[in-house]
Amino acid sequence: KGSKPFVISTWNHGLPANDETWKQLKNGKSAIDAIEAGMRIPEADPKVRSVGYGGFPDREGKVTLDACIMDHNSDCGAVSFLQGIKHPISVAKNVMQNTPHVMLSGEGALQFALSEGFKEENLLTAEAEADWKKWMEESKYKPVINMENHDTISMLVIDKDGNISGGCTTSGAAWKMHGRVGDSPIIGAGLFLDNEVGGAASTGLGEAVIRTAGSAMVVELMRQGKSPLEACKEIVERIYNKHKNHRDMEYLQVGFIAINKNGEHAGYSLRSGFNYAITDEAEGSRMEDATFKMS
Ligand code: SD4
Repeated sequence: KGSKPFVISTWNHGLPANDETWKQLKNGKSAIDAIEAGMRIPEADPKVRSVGYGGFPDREGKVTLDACIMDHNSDCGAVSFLQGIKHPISVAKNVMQNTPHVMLSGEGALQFALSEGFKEENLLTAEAEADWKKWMEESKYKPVINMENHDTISMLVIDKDGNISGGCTTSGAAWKMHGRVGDSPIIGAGLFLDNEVGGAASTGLGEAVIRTAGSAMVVELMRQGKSPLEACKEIVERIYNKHKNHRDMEYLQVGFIAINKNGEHAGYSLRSGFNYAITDEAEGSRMEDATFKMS
């Protein structure tokens, strides 16, 4: 508790990301540069089927990416529905730093990335393409709960000065409609922070997190005095209550991570199976299992 710096990120793929972010923080890099460097690891890893290169495509076989980043001054940048660029987190950072805007989408985001020197490449691996062809035989849209234990990577950082920042990157829900954008690039849904209070970030079914402004609400509850765990829990309960009679309930999973200014952290999910990586000075990097509402 209270240890600085501190890094937390979602799922097993958070571990190598945390290690890289930690290394960069130790080398004196800014939290934003450290988050970017960490998130580029799962983005580039073809074995991670839910982020960046190697991610599952949409129903038309196109890999479309969402990402955002936010710093302690509440500056933020995001890209949505971006195709052909391996590192959406880096494009999101450039949107924040090099444009007057917060979000660029689709073709405009791609044009911006190319103008910033990013290279266009094919992100659909042979494995992901084969899975897509197999999916097409039935073509049923049914998000997988705890997809191979990785889903979106969301990360929150407290730097050595106690400032909070965060990021989020994903290839979104597998077999989504072409053009679908999830919670991950939306400030307030997939990620939110207020440096006076704390930060929160989500994973899971983006539609449910957008409907409830999930991450923003977790931060607001912490502002009112709730601990990170109490805040995550209350919002997961709210999401459950709003969805218990909803068509999405069958495959609904949502998970949140949160940190506050005292360095307390938590993870909480609707269903079991959500875990997250944490890194601090005392114990290095390790996984923790989130507590949850139901199996
Ligand atoms: C999204 N939260 O786009 C992300 C990840 C996901 O099923 O694929 N969820 O909704």
